[in-house]
Amino acid sequence: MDFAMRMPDLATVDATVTIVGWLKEVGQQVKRGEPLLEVETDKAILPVESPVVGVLSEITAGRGAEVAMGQIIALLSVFDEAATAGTPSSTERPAHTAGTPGPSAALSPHPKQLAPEARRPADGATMPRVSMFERNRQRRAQDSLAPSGPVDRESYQPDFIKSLYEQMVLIREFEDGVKFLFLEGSMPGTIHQCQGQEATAVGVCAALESSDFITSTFRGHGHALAKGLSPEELLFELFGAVTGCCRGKGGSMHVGNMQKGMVPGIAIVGGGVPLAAGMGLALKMQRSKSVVACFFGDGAIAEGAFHEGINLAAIWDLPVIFVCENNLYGASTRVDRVMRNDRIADRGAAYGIRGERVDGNDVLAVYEATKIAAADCRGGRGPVLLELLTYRRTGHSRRDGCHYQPKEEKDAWFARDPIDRLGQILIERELADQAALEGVQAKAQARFRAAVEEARKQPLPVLDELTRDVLA
Ligand SMILES: Cc1ncc(C[n+]2csc(CCOP(=O)(O)OP(=O)(O)O)c2C)c(N)n1
Ligand SMILES: [Mg+2]
Repeated sequence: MDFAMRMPDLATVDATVTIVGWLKEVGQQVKRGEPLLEVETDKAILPVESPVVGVLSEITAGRGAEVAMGQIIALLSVFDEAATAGTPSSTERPAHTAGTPGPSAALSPHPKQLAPEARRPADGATMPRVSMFERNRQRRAQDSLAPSGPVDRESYQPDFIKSLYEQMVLIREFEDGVKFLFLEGSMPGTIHQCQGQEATAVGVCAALESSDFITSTFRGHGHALAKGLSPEELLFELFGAVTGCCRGKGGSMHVGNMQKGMVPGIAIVGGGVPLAAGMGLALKMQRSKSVVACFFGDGAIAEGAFHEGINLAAIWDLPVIFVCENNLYGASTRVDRVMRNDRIADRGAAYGIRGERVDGNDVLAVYEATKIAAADCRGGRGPVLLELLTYRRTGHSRRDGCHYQPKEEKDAWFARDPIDRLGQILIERELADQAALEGVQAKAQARFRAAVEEARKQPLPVLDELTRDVLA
């Protein structure tokens, strides 16, 4: 009987392994549990034992071949059919593993027990060392010959540009309205607002699919609206209502909705970076095509968590777009006081990944850069670091008077406001006139007012809610 031997599922992260060499030649007998070949996985070099007693009749994947789990790698003529009972599929792990030699090990020692010169595979003179990292490097080198290419701005549909404008205006009106709700005492705790940074949230999220994920920070209202949370579920959360997106337990700093692909905001500076790497690893292991966009501020760059998370994502080629919203300040401290090289995109090179600095107040530029980064991640060429240069028009939190932003700097950035700039494009292309733009603003204000009316009627959590959804 012929037995088709398949590659067992030995890798941790990668979908494939590389055959280092065969330890038996075609025509040789093999025992059940005897090492037949060696493979290099994303973690280690492992022996693969024969699941049957028989003769190796054909090798279908030779030394150096990259094979997928479940792929047929050899044919064996089985001697003792009874010995194959219980091994109908080669994906089943044999009883004996390296370190616990089975009965056959005495007859045929594992190569690692031999002197180095004797560790020679049966199918060649030397063992090629094509590691996962080398394989990934080679693939990236080939990919760089065929970059994803820029997005053609002229090809945008007018409705698409208008929808970006509407989303940015909704965020601005939401934030301006929330500011007054805070002043009147309706919001428990403080709030961190994103007026001026609407293009980063909207440009990134517009380039993602609804099945993609984002992680956010304490400054997450704009990210939430851009990722498709409704103004109501967001505002109810800010009011601490049980009908809010986190049942009133998150508040302003922790808004999110997993069904809509937004992990509730992480207020620890840099805390989202390793979390996004972990999510990227899970997506890669699930063979998913989804990506994670991880938002963080310039203040996160010098955190240990940033290095740990981005480095892990880089060595494992994880599908994560690291999105740094560089608004020039971490709280009241200007970036150039805390880093000698304040071109954050340059840090990509230190991790061997692509880093790109983008005008973060140009929503179309942000959209384009993210679209390309997402395509890279989906194609296994991630992660990517995007530095989006932007500016906040307000204090760090409502407790910050924002006196540290010099007037000239502020004036220059206010003149590059992302909403005004896209409005200008709409007018220049005759897709809207001034009255239409004002109409967009009026509509957003009406939506916000209606949400506030509803928010005032929402129930607060009852005591029984205290331990619900608390996992640790
Ligand atoms: C690990 C950690 N250190 C300090 C803080 C306090 N803190 C909150 S926000 C912030 C500044 C963050 O600046 P940046 O990352 O640039 O984000 P931005 O506020 O500009 O959006 C600091 C220091 C924190 N939340 N977490
Ligand atoms: Mg900042």
